[in-house]
Amino acid sequence: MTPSFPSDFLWGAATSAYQIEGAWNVDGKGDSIWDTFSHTPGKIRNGDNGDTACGHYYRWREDIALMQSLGLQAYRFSISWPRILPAGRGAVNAAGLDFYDRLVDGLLEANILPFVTLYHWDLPQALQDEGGWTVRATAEAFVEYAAQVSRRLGDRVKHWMTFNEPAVSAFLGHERGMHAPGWQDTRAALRAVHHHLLAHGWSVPVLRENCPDAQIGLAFDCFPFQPASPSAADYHAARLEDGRHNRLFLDPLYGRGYPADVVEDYQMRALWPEEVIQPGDLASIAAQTDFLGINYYTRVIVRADIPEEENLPRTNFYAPQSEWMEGGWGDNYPDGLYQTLCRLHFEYQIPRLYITENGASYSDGPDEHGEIHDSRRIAYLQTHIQAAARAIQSGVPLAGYFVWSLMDNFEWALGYTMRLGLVWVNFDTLERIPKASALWYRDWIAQHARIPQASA
Ligand code: IFM
Repeated sequence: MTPSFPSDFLWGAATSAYQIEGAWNVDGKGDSIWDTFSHTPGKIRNGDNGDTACGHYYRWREDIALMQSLGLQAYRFSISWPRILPAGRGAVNAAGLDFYDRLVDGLLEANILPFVTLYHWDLPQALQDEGGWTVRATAEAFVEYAAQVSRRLGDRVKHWMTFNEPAVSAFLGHERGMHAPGWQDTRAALRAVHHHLLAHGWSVPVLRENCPDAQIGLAFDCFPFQPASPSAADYHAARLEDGRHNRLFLDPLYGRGYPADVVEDYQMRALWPEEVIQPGDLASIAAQTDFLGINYYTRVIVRADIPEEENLPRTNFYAPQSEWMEGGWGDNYPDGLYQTLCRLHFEYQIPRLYITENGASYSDGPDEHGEIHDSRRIAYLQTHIQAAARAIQSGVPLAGYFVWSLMDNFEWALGYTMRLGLVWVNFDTLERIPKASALWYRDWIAQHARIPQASA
């Protein structure tokens, strides 16, 4: 099949602030929870941290030139909240806003559309010290932050995402302790879920006011949860996992309230945080948005026979080992992207979707000629783009595709051990070398992009 895409379809790549910027303590930036977490011994593989990362704070011009050389039409990046509001609220750090102002201008001069994510997990530490996402005041502070950034950039940025992967931030950060702030408390995680959603809903009208012609949404990591066998037990376990991860967010975002089966399951274990849900909250959360961004990597296969306390969440990757991506992240399963896109559009009637992240970790490095032949990444991207094209044929209003990531970067708790970039980064010298996948993507874009400069 020759894939076909709408004429205004955008091809891009994505990054996030903490993963690439470095410059963690310069120009008035405040500390984030990731600064604290990564400086805590034992939290990050090899003791890595994002202090320097890819040095993008200083090399952003070079990085824009790199994007331009690949023909990217759009670039998704996040803003560091503590660069803008070092204490989380109140005094604004002008140097922080100036940095993103220059970045946006540079992108637009290079004919690359900026897609901005406001929260990609780097909460100001000052807010964490007051309870972080477990308290409502953090959602209020987020609205102040969204207002400051959109007031400054809203004349030029027309695509906004409030949050990146709120489920990861809430559960890996507060239930499993693998991400900042490193808590292991399910009730705190559920309180965080509610406050992330509330912050999203409250900030949508603020973003609209500051940029009336913008498209507003959020980026959500959505995977199919599949039963390992046709047994009723596996089916019910998969349904509950889907509820805890996908429906717990999607249902309230699209006006259905929290899913009854998931609430009941948490209530039975006295974990549901009824105390933080106030009248009117669900209406705020269901604020009308323009698009949903999907971050898709793999599927999750669920077995009921694994005791939950031994394996949380109750999942097991089941596919043949040979098809797994590096790092045990599951199998290369493009059909899951097709299923996810169709499900979201047909079940929730979402008017516009972007694939805001898709990619794979393969650690191929330079050969003796300095070339990086990451053929497994090319195969992964190719098959997922084909799955996206099938979804479009089935009627899904998909408007763009972003590879995760533009360049190798700090992969959270896994430090620099996982490489997902189109561009290889030498983390000692910060040299960048486009991999074969970057050149493949450049050629793909040249063949398939219908508009020289996106104005969508
Ligand atoms: O690197 C992350 C990113 O920050 C969020 N989505 C998944 C990526 C790969 O793990």
